[in-house]
Amino acid sequence: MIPDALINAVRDARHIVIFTGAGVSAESGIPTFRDPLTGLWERFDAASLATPEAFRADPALVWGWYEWRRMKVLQAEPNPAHRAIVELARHVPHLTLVTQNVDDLHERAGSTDVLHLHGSLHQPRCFTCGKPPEEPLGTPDEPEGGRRLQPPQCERCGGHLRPGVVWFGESLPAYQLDAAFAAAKDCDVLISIGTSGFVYPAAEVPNLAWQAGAVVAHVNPLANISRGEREYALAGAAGETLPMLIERAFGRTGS
Ligand code: BJW
Ligand code: ZN
Repeated sequence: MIPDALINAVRDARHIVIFTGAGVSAESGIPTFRDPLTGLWERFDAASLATPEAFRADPALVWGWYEWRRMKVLQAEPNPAHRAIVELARHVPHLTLVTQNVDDLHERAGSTDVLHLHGSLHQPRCFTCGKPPEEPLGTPDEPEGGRRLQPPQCERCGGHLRPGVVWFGESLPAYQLDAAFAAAKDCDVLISIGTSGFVYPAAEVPNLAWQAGAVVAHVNPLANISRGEREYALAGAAGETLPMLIERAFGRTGS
């Protein structure tokens, strides 16, 4: 059930911000960040692997985990939620897509100019000197994953390559964060999709939009929060709810 007031706000919007988290990729088979780890990784906790301290203590453990995740993403395909966002951008004068995700499924669905607040699995750099490798990473050659893997060495300084993601305690990329905050303050509608909203400063993005007067909707099977005025909880899977929202706002589009 999507409220008419939200449908009308989407239809009339000048600028929509889409803010995504791991849940938008769940229907592509990518585990969310706070799903319990499975298989060979079940002894570990994602939040304690996603830190510079964990990498310093055991680079092969952390690199192996990220290579396993990169492999899962390379094997995955964008789902109807990623495609619905591309479709929505065709209907509104201005759409800004802000993601916390480190996969590239938005881009592979056809979204452009995506603001990645937490970096990318696909852009490693040296842990010591920060330089990216001369050759892109190949396809991970560990089909089962779940294993320790020694990170490649930097050609410049011999340090370890690290994944190009933002770990706890690290700064977010300034350009992306500034652009996301500016878009949030400027938009008429913000749709937050598949995020637990636990991690700051990214979690400020929907708050800023709401404080600036935008309509805010949360798409999440667990959605229940709502400040009442101008805020909606759409409890459902993104791949079902977003195409429905677009159809209600703009009619059947054939995507
Ligand atoms: C579906 C679905 C379907 C399922 N459809 N939905 C202020 C207060 C308190 C703490 C801090 C603060 N400011 C900074 C901090 C510290 C820290 C922080 O926020 N900690 C919190 C845990 C409290 N932040 C930082 O350290 C940040 N840096 C920083 O602020 O620097 C300055 C500073 C440092 C230290 C102190 C103070 C200032 C950096 C944060 C970097 C986060 N990086 C990660 C890892 C990236 C690499 C990787 O992937 O391994 O980013 S953490 C992880 O969480 C990842 C995600 O992008 C992020 C958000 O997770 P997300 O996307 O919400 O996923 P889930 O799994 O939590 O939720 C999925 C949701 O989907 C669920 O709700 C499901 O229900 C739903 N779902 N299926 C729709 N089909
Ligand atoms: Zn280096």
